[in-house]
Amino acid sequence: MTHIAAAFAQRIRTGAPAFAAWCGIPDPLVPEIMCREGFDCAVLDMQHGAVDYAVAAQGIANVALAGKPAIVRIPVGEFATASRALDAGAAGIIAPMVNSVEDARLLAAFTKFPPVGERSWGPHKALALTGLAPLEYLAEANGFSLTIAMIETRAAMAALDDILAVPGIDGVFVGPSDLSIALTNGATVNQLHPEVDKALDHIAARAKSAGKFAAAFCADGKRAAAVAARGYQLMSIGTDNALLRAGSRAALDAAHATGKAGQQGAY
Ligand code: 3PY
Ligand code: MG
Repeated sequence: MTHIAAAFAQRIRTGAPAFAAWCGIPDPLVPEIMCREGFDCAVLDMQHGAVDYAVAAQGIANVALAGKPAIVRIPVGEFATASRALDAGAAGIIAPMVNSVEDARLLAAFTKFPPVGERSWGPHKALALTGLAPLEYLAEANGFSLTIAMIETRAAMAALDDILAVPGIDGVFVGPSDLSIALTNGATVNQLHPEVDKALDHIAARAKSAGKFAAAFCADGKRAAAVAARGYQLMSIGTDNALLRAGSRAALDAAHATGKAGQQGAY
């Protein structure tokens, strides 16, 4: 039977666009709960989220209980953490601030086994989660473990084709906040800035012509659908923190509105 990570990689490369739960709350139950609600995968955020390695490892296992894959976003430049996350069974790695072909080569080196890279052997939990024997895992992991480089600076935009050409880089992930700051020379942070929109189209076109996939962070579901329509295969939708706040606000607004209606009815 195809395991979760292989099915997900195939979908991202050739199937319907997928929506990711973006999780920074340091509790492994959060991504599991969100994936049980229908998200196609979870991203466990070790860059800006409060997720540490132990939470990420447990989160990967919890998300698997929901039948979904988990991707780990590592802190900037911490490529050794990428190898460890794959050992724990992550279906993929998102690396922030990949600004040069050298960054991309390092990322590929830590996430792919030889001959593509130099990943060290030790997939303790990945074997259990995939159900693969060690030799099967060694033969297949480079294909189904997604290595994703974030494009979110002017330098990354300038090196885009070279980054996409690095063997072992499977796709690119747009960080619209940082990209908006870069493209406006620090004047604003605005994920919907026209320069970001222009870059989104350029990145999708270059990824397609390199035979790789494009993905992006999106603030809400409407934006995620619009970005999917522009040729993107993987979109996050908001964050666990933002969705918890929005849900809390909506519930309280409803309670307060009902309370007022009740009072009007009573008097
Ligand atoms: C960005 O928008 O810069 C991101 O990294 C998304 O979290
Ligand atoms: Mg960023």
